[in-house]
Amino acid sequence: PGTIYLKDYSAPAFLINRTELHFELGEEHTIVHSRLHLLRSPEHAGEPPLVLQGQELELLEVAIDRDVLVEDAYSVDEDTLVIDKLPEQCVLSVKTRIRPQDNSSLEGLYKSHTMFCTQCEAEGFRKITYYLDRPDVMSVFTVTITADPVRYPVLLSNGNLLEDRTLDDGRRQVLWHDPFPKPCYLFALVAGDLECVEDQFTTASGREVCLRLYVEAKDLGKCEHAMGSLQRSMRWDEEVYGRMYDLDIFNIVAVDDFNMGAMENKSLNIFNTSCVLCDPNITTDRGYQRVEAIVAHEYFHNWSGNRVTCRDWFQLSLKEGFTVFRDAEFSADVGSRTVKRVEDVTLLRTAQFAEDAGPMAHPVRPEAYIEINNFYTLTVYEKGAEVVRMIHTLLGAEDFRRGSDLYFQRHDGQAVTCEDFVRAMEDASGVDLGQFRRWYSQAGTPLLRVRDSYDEDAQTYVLEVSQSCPPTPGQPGKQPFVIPLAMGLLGDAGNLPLRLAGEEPDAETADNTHRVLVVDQAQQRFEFVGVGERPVPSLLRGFSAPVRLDYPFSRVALCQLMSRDDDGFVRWDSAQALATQVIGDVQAQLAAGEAPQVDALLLEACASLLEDESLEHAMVAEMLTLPGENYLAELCEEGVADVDLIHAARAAVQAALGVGCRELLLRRYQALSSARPYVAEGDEIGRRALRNLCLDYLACADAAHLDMARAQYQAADNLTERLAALRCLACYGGEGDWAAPLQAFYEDWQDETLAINHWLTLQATMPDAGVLDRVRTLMAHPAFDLRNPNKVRALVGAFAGQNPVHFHREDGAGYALLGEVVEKLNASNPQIAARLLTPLTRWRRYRGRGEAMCAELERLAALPGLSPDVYELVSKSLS
Ligand code: HT7
Ligand code: ZN
Repeated sequence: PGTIYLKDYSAPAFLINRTELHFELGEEHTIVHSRLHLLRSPEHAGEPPLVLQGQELELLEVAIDRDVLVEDAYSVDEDTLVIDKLPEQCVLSVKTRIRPQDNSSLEGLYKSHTMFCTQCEAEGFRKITYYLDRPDVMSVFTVTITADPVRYPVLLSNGNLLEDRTLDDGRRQVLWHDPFPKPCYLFALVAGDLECVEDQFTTASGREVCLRLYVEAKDLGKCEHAMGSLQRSMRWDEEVYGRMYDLDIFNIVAVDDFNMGAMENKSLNIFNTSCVLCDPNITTDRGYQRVEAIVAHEYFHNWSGNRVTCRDWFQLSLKEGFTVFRDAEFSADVGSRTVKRVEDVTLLRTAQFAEDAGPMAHPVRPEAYIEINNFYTLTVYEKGAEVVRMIHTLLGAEDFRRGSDLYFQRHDGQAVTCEDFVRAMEDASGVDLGQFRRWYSQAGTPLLRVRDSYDEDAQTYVLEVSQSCPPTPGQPGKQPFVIPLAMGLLGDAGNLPLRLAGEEPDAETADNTHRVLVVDQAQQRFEFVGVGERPVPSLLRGFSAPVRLDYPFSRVALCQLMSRDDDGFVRWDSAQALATQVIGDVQAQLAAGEAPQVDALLLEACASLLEDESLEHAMVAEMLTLPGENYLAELCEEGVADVDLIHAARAAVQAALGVGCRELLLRRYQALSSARPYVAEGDEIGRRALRNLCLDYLACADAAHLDMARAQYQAADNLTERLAALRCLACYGGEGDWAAPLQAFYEDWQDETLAINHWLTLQATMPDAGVLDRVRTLMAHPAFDLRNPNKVRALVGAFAGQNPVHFHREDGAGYALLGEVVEKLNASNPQIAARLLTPLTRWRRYRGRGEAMCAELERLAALPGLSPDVYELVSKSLS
């Protein structure tokens, strides 16, 4: 497979002003008639041929302005239809046959159970008909669908329904028209036997929008949360960004078989059922929050993605980074800002930093790819959102809003670039983002090294800051980034006023204890004056930049920040840093064959957190959660991470805290019990999180507490408490403790696929030695289906990604299992195959495992018929 380069971008030779599509949906096959109103682009001199993309299509007929073409007037191969000598303007009609029933890739038009649905981003439209399948070709779509009215009573596409009639042969025909020009990746079609929940939203301008959520009849009771989330996001986008909805209909359809979370097709969002349906018995508290965030994310795309779209797929972060930033701010506004930030930073530091340090590292705006599906990454999404957040920090909220207004107004209806976004921000604010642009072009996670000194006589405090960034594939050296370093200084009695040398004292404002230093050189010095005592620096507040911070915090300083800093993120981060240091001690002790000794400072810090009733429950739970095994591995140098040692040390620290804080944990657990029926709202979510955490510590410390887990399981009226109890039994008990409850859970919830997926994940992430065999057995269980990405992720993805000790078994059996599944999926669903493979690409990180991991990669590399998706990951990992 070939590589596509950003530097080779050229504007399309043809425009498609209008696209008329007609679908005849059938049980054996579907016929697609397209009529493309083509216009040669004025920028293209000469008479370039028209090259349309198409894959897995059976071409039946081609006509220009109603003249059917003879076969030698065009050429077709596996990927294209090429037509020479087209007039400057014409209507090209193409008739193709496709087989959605056999389409297991879940791209293009496919069947999920009995329902037809589409997924066109990034390049799925070419599996529907021949087209200029690129985001900078924007067209007005008119779609007719004919289908059996009994099997498919619901027939949907983008925009407005203009006609609905019964044909002479009894089939039903509908006509949809979307007035907004759009690239084909935003096209959608759904046909099925679905029911809907309906509500409405009145925009600030008075437009009455009909909101419909289509699901299978059995799921009608699971739509309320998503509908509420949609209404909240619509209001939020009006209030915070001044963005209004622009059509009279907004539809969401829930689909079981779906490669990712959801898709923002214009006015017809399609959602993975796992990202839209909610019920206390099938959805965890986290799940409720995730649904709200994803509904918001897809809705926000209506402006950041649809009205203003991407010129080419290298610009993907233009819509994804910006929209993730928008959804994160929405979640922060409707929930707890600090907790949301902590969750996002945990993901970024665990998984995105790993991506940045691995063989697939790429800039937020990549410069080359083999398969674009491999670039829907944490770097493009999460780091991309951090880049937008830094612009927000540098400009301030008001100028950022001016910038976004200018961006939407300037580029409405266009397909643009990351550069256009940055320029709008600059033009609206007057801030020069010249050097800042390096965040878009340079890959890798910068390291920010901070050292300090205090001069008591001069009352000055100096921060010496230096930055560097490790080499990444194709980028051996890096130029300095612009790093906003939000900070404060903690003194004995609280935050100290901040004044840099050279600043007038009267420049101080009432809120002068927090500021953002702009670090834009390899080395920089910041001297604060009038500092009356040696402070503890509070650095990278709110995680103001996606960097690794290196400052030699003492444990006492970490405890001070943890308990007293103004910034919630820094308090949490200090708790993490302290726990990381203590787990590091225990690793060293275990490696030396010594008994683990857990630093009393950590015990005291945890005890005070448990005693502090003034803190938000969710925040206490986050602060008491020890850093995860994958994060701890990520902190190690290449070739050093020892999964067994990390696991043992973390478990020993957790057990010691459970023993040391036993009374407090028991007291808090009891106090947090509630007789109220389940509600998935902020305080209650926090209460359950903290209560479950207490149970986990107690059960880890002493199996006698498993009785509490059993009692919680019996009493629970929701999945969150049930799963937490089951997890304790599964992790800290023996087979006698978990076998029967796991079986009982299956029997109770076997008809609820989404609940059963949690059951699969739990069993794939257990610590017992039998887990790999269990995963194999479960792959043959009726609850598993290799064609369903949710199930693959829940079982095999969870095993490889969340069970490091057993995935990295010394005998290589974990790698072999993953390799087998990847091999099977390579043929049926390459997109999922490549995603699943990711843990193997990290082979350089692990001590003593690199060879076996590479051997599995090499076995895959040698397979005949490797998809571009898997080929790209395997070949880049091995090079
Ligand atoms: N824009 C979408 C990205 C996407 C996708 C979604 C579902 C299935 C396959 C997909 N390929 C790409 C989702 C989003 O970021 O909103
Ligand atoms: Zn998105």
